[in-house]
Amino acid sequence: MSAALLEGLRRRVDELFEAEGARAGSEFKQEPNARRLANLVNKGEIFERAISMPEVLACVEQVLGPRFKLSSLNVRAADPFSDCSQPLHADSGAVADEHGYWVCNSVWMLDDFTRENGAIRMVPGSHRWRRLPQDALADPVAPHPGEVLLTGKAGTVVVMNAHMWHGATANRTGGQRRAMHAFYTRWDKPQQQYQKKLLSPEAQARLSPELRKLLALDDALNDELSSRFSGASGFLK
Ligand SMILES: O=C(O)CCC(=O)C(=O)O
Repeated sequence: MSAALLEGLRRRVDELFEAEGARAGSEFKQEPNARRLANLVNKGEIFERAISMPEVLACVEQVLGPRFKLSSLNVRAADPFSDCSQPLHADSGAVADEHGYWVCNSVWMLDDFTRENGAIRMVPGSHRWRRLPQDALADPVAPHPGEVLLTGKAGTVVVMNAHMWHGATANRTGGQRRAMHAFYTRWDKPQQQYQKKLLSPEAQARLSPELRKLLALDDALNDELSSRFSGASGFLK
């Protein structure tokens, strides 16, 4: 992302953490040892720009095919000096089906991801196994022989097939580690966070036709699916 976008996202994210305090993330789920923000499309135009960035959408299309929608837009900040490690999981507990892959996430590094500060571990190739770590492994929290750590500089955006087993690691530094997750799903699956229900009338009124499409705001199938089945996390209760 550009330096200006990185700066703008950091500023807005910090403002929101400050404003929301203990409520932060409660539209979706809260997590021990990590602060979260949810429903971000509702919370500033800068987020509308981020979810519709053509370079990122082109990568998402490689995973999901041409018809997909935003599933959720969240931030996760790993607390300093905390064991905020997560079990290996696939996002939304998703297993590829007969039509192929249906979840794709993008990780927007708002701080450097280092070996010490809670970078995400990933098991390359595991998106092809069509099994969930909680079913396949005796202990999904334990290190996996195939895992690699995703490190990178602040400003990096990584697009990942979110069926791939992955999870955050502990933050052993005194600084927070912030990341934004723009999560997409195939057209025929529910959104993790039902955007039409969560976005305020004011936010919905200012959206362009392209953004309305990306958010599935005028999509009867999405209404049917997301009003009944939204809310799935890979591991958070
Ligand atoms: O560390 C992160 O920001 C991502 C962790 C993750 O995989 C998740 O919250 O589902």
